[in-house]
Amino acid sequence: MTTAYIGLGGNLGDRNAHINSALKLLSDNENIELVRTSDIIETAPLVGLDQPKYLNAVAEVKTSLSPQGLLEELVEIETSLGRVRKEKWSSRIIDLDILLFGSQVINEPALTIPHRQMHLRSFVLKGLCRLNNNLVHPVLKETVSVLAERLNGRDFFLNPDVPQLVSVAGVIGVGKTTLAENLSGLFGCKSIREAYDKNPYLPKVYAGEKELALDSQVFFLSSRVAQLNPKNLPPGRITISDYIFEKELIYARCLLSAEQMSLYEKTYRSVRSEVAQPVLAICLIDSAENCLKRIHKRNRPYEQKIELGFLQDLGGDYDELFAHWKTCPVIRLLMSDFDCENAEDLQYLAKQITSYIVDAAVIASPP
Ligand code: A4P
Ligand code: MG
Repeated sequence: MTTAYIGLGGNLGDRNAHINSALKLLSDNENIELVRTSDIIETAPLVGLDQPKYLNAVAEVKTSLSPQGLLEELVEIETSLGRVRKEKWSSRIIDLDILLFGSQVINEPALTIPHRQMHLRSFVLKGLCRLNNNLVHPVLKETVSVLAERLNGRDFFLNPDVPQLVSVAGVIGVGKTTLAENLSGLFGCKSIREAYDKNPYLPKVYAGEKELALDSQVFFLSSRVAQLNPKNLPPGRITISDYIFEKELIYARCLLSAEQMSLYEKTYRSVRSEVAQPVLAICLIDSAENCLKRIHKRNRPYEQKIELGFLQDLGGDYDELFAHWKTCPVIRLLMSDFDCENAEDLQYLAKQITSYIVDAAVIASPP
């Protein structure tokens, strides 16, 4: 007997009755034992916001069937409840997906296990967490509770029509550029680097010329708007940036006077919608002390006056930003466990990334 997890969903007709009928038919099947089910929750459609809302649930079953055999039974239950298959992701009476089947990994044309997008859906992960918090995703090798935390309560989907921008975030000296460069080497993809060395105002601001802080921030803002212009980023292809656009507000709040800030914020808000949004953020976390050590080691002259307190404040601001982050999933990496230069650590991260993006070239030949 194998333990498997089934996602149930539907957004047409008596949604509750359909889910309960499907559960009944599962438990009536002589080769399937229904062990337990999560709550049934109402969720917004992932795409096509004009669709009715869904009800979703997750069930734990034990089965003597093969994964293909279980899929056949699920299709039969869907059909018996009146599901008519239309185009992909259209509204439906009932949908039954195999989320996990033991720890098996299957990549066949008619069957992908784990379900290709389960780690992007809070409504699936929360249900799984309620059934078994310690369940491990056999490809990502993370527990469902860690995967749920990455989504911060949101649901996402793989969208090949947008640039597959992966943005690395974290305080100065944490290792963003090293990681972004090493990842782009591994993926053979474009990388975007912050133009700090081209910003003529930056050394002066760090040297204490506060009146130039606004010039410096506006320089960064216009550079980032140009770098992250969606016209320059191919849809469905991975690009890695060594910053997230929203860091601009963090730095502006630290460096600008109230008067400068109000002018800056207006400009920021007016250009914000022009930049590509990341489909995945990677947040690097380390102590301010360790970041300061790296800053001293790399020895950019103008950075040498940076103080511990400034880095601590920045760390707090990043924590705050990601506590409310709704744009995309976030992978948090503690630098005590992760080395940006280590081949094995990079391979681990590359594998995680490929699950959160859709890039035909990468999926066909993963790094
Ligand atoms: N297939 C491959 N892997 C699996 C699997 N692990 N389990 C194949 C089940 N089927 C799998 O599925 C298309 C084909 O996928 C099947 O023939 C099977 O061989 P389908 O059920 O006919 O079509 P679908 O449901 O439109 O596509 P898919 O890929 O199953 O999409 P999902 O993941 O079911 O997403 N919004 C909310 N709020 N709640 C939802 O439940 N669901 C979807 C559909 C979209 N938006 C939603 C929800
Ligand atoms: Mg389905």
